[in-house]
Order: sequence, then C-alpha cells, then structure tokens
Amino acid sequence: MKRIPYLDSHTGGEPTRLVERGAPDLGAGSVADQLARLKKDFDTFRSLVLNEPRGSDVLVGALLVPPADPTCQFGVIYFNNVGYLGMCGHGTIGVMASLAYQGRIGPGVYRLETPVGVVETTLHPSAAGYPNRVSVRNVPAYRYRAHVPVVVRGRSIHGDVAWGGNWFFLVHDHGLAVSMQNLEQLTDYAWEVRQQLTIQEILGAGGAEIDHVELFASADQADSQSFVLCPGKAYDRSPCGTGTSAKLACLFEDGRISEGQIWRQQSVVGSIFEGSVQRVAGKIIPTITGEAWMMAEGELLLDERDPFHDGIRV
Ligand code: PYC
Repeated sequence: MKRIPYLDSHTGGEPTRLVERGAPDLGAGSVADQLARLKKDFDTFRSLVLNEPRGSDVLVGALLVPPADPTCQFGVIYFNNVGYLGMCGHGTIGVMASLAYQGRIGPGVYRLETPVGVVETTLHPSAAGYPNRVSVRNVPAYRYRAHVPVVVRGRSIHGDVAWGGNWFFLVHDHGLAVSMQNLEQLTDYAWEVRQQLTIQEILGAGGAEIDHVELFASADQADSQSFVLCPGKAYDRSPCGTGTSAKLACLFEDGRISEGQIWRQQSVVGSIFEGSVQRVAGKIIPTITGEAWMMAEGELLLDERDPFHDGIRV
C-alpha cells in the first residue's frame, strides 16, 4: 500500500494539508513549470490528496517542491478541490507553521517560490510552543478595473477586479449581511456573481477567469469583514491572504490607507489577518500576518483496491 505523509493545520479556521513526499516527479524547472506538469500529467495526485473521501471541499493542499530560484528555501504549489491556486496566503502561513512544528525551521525570514512569484515570509518567535505567527510579503497586488457593473438577479451591482496572487471580484453593494447565520445565502449569491462574471465577460488581465468573489461589510472588531467564495464553491474560513492583498491594493489606490498603515480584515467566521502595503519601484507590495494551528499528522493510505482511490471527482 502506498503512503503519503501529511500535516494538517488551520489558519484562522481555513485548513491546509501539507504534503511533500509521495508526490510524482515533476522534473526540474521553475515552480510554475512543475505546476504545469502536475496539472497536465498528474492531476489525480491533487484529487486523491484533497477530494473526498480523504479530504473535503474546504481543504487547500500545499505541495512542497524544489525551488528553481536560488534565493528561495522552498517551492510550493497550492491546490484545492477543483484545481490549482496561484498563491495562497492562509496556506503559506500554514506551511511555515507546519515546518516550524516539525522543527525544520526556526524564527526568521524564508523565501518561497510559488507559481506566480516569490513571497517572503517571516516566522515570528513564540514565547511557548512552536512558532505559529507568520507574516507573508506577497507578490505585487493591483487593481485592474474599478467599479465594474455586473447584473445579478436583475440588479446592477459593482465590483473591483483585483489581483493579489489570484483574481478577485470585490463587491460592497450586495445588500447581504456578512454573518455565519447567512452562509447559504452568501454562498448562493457569490456563486451567481461568479457565473455572471463569466456570462458578462468580465475578466482579469490577459482574459484570466476571475475565480474568487469577495463580499464586504463593515465590522465591529476590525476595519472590514468579508465573505470569500473560493473556486470550488467552498467559502474561505480565513480572511483570505490573497483576497486581503487584493483589497489592500484597492484601498491604497483609493487613498484610504497609506504605506505601513495596519488594516485588520475579518473573515465571516471571525478570524483576523493584519495587512499593510509598501510601494516599491511603483508596485504595491502587501504583507499579511496571521496565525496557524496544527491539527493532525499522519499518512494517507492508497489502497489500489479502493474504488475511490483517486478521490470523488465531478
Ligand atoms: O488565503 O489566499 C488565501 C486563500 C486563497 C484561497 C483560500 N485561501
């Protein structure tokens, strides 16, 4: 029986499953090249690690791979129940806390190559237990289009199209309460927004599909609260690191935050990321800080006789 060791953590409620050994050989090359190979030839690996019955729609997978960039200590490919992510903020926090839990790294600065660029992480010291507070200096974020109208349920609403390592549509005038009591309505509505973006041909740069939707509301405990719908229709339990990066870029471009100012973004479940931006050579560089918690470690067992060996896929 084949075995794949894994470590599960959660960051602000959103789980990350870290795997390193047991993955197919993705050859040499950049992490983007390795992702292209994984996607084309070995997508079953994503499904058997992440999909039911071993996983769930909520999980995000993180596969550690060798980086091509000599300035990086790690390479990482993020994936979910339906495909692959460019970057993942909560996942990066989870990966660094997991490596710290394993005793492989201590407090300090580490560079990670992702398919969409290099991110720099800081693992902060902890007074007790494994270090689990992590800052992620993300890839540059930007707003591609502002205040774009989209008709949903016969009504015109507006959103910003922004990049934070994935593509996001950020909506404020949705009229829904962002709360745990409203999860079903939020999910249905955000899914309709996502479908209407495709139908109404609202796209990211270079014709990219916008596969994450953020519905914002005011918050008591933070600067803003959001419901984030991920590509596979699960909502992000964390405030979404790449989504918060996209939000920060919009806020900065609107003059609503200045460089270094802390913005506290709260998820629908109540967890909070702190974020800020710096402008470097004309680009907006977001930094997100949050904490991850270890939940499980073990081995995935791959029994060749299992009819759902490869996971349940649509
Ligand atoms: O934290 O960037 C993030 C993220 C993306 C999808 C789920 N979480």
